[in-house]
Order: sequence, then C-alpha cells, then structure tokens
Amino acid sequence: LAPSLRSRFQGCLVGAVVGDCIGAPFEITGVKGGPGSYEPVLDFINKLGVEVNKPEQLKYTDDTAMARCVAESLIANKGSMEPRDLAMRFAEEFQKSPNRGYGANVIVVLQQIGEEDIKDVFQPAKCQFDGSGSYGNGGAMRVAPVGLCGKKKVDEVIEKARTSALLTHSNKLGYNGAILQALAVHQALHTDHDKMDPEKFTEYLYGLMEEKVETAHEEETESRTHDSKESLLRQVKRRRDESVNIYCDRLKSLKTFLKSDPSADTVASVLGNRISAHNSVGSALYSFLRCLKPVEGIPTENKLERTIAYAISLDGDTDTIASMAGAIAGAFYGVESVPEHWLELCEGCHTAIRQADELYEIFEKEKSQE
Ligand code: R7I
Ligand code: MG
Ligand code: MG
Repeated sequence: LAPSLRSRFQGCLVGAVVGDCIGAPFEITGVKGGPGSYEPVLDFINKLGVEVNKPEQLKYTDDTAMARCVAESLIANKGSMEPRDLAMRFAEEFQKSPNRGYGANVIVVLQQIGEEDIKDVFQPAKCQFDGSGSYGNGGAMRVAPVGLCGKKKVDEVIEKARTSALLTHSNKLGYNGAILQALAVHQALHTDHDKMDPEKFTEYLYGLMEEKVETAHEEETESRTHDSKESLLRQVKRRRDESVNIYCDRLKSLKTFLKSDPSADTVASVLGNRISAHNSVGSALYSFLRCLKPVEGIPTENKLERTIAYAISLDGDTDTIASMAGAIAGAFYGVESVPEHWLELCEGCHTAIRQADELYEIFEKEKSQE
C-alpha cells in the first residue's frame, strides 16, 4: 500500500532524526572494519529495543538540532524562508545546547549571527575560511524540511535551500550540496512507488542541477558585477567548474554505480564519506537508491532500515550521511516504514512528527488556494 503524503512528510523528518541518532555513535568510534563492513552496524541495530531500550536513549546531534530550527522557522512563517528568523533560531538553539557535536568552524558563525544588533545575518558565514566560506555539509544535513512542499515548487525548493544554507555556508560547494539534498527529498516525496526508476531519478536531479542551479549562479553574478559580458561568462563558467560540476560528476558516478554495484568501499571513496558537502551528499542519495533493491549482507526486508544500515556502513560522517539518506528514504516510504521502537529510542522523533504535520497543513492550505 502506498504511503499517504502526510505519512511521507512525517517519514522524511523522522527518517532524518533516526539516521542521525543511530549513526551518531559510529561517527565517534568509526565502523569497525571500515566502509562496507555491515556486521558492527547490524549488531548495533539489533540491540535497539533489547539492550538499548531506554526512551530517547539515542541522542540527536547538531544535524537534527538545526533541522528542527529550519522546520520551526518555516512553520512560524507559513512556509516562507525568513533568514533573520532562522538565524535567530540557530543561534538560540546553539546557546541552549552547544554540545551537540557542531562542526569545528560553524561555531563562530553561530555565536555571531545571534547578536541583536547584527545588520547582515549572512555576513558571519562569508568570513569563514579566509572569505571562501565553509563547504562543510552543515547546510545539507539540516535542509530536509525545505523539500516538504508541493510538487511544482522546484524553484522555491532551490531558493529556500540556498538561503537556509547561506546563513552558515557561503561556499558554493556548501550551499549547492544543500540544494541537491533538498531536491532529492522533494523528488522522493513526489515519486509514485510504481514509477520509481533510480536511473531516471538521478537523471532528473542532474538536469535540475545543470539547468536551474546554473541559472541561479548566472543571475547572481549579473546582479553583483558590472563586468563585461565576456568576463561575466568566464566567471559563470568558473563557477560551473568549481561547484555545480562536482555535483553533476557525483551524479554521473552514482548512476554508473547503480548498474555496476561496486563495493561499499568504492562507494565511500568515490562519492565520499566526509564532513564536506561534496563528499557526502552523493553517498546519501546513493544509499537510498541502492537500497531500493536487496543488499547482500543486510538481511532486513525493511527498505528504510536497509538504507540507514547501508549509509552508516559507509563509515566516516555516519550521522550526517545516514540522516540525509534517512530523510530521502522516509519521504519515499512514509513513516510506517520506521520501526516503531526506534520512535521511542531516538530523541526527537515526536517533535519531528509534529513539525511534519504542521508543514503538511501549510502544504494543504497552499494547495486549496491554488
Ligand atoms: O558544515 P558544518 O556545520 O559541519 C557539519 C558536520 C556534520 O558532520 C555534523 O554532524 C557535525 O559533525 O559536523 O560545520 P563547518 O565547521 O562549517 O564545517 C565542518 C568542517 O569541514 C570544518 O571544521 C572543516 O574541517 C571542514 N571545512 C573546510 N576545510 C577546509 N576548507 C569546511 N569548509 C572548509 C574549507 O573551505
Ligand atoms: Mg552531527
Ligand atoms: Mg556528521
């Protein structure tokens, strides 16, 4: 039975939370045996509800802390993305619980954007890394709520993903990674189960990254410079080379992997398992697409569970890759695919469901006004 759209909204935000909570312990210890060793991950998952059995025993990290801010800000502003409001929420959340495992550099930004007299909330992010901005995956890890909207709103998804990421990640790789992740969530949400074709899914995202995201760059360049047309084109070309093309390359590799089915080790080394956006977003998406089919060594029939186990087994930035994969998978399979005991064990699932419901109400209201 196909999940309802409401269930998919819930599945997306809950999938992100459980990926974060279950992936987090492995970010600290690493996966024993390295990428592709499923056993330690499956052992841990099998302990859930048995040895690991206290309510909310598995704590969420910065990924969820910030995703909750994005969701809450969208809810408070009836679906619109208000940078100042979101910045305040990020800053407050960080002040309230600074020990959620935030990235080493983003901390400075979070301290600055919360200051009351701040004029430009995007400014602190721009100063990171000597002015080049962070390409960490922090923009992508929290972006899932942005993808929860109507099918036709692709342009809005891109714009909101970008804006939400720019508050902390002004590097093109950082915010374009967030755009790709938001688009993947949005596409998973609106793909019928009987029409799911992983290769087409990838091609669709490739097309969007190539056309729409480049357009955004061109407009941005035009509005910011008074240079000659030629130098403008050079700049646009350079921008393509640097960022969008990396994501298009990742999508190309990903598509060939769907056919060749390489070892998880190869997946981790080509698509990446790091805290940089361009070395993690592709792996999360691949985890979802690969796990539509059975994976030898991961016996579960539950495809969301399979996706999360697979994503964690890529090792490295396990909480974030599993959280991003979980968000995409949850948007596709719906909340009923999340094992019930996980909802109690993972801190923050109930808030995720409440926020998903509120985002769903906004979606319904917008639809009725169309
Ligand atoms: O991106 P960010 O919010 O970190 C997210 C990650 C997730 O895995 C979370 O689960 C948490 O563990 O952290 O935080 P940033 O501090 O902006 O970026 C993270 C790290 O990426 C930085 O501390 C750097 O090590 C690296 N990094 C860069 N290194 C060199 N040059 C990011 N941008 C650059 C860069 O431009
Ligand atoms: Mg984290
Ligand atoms: Mg992480």
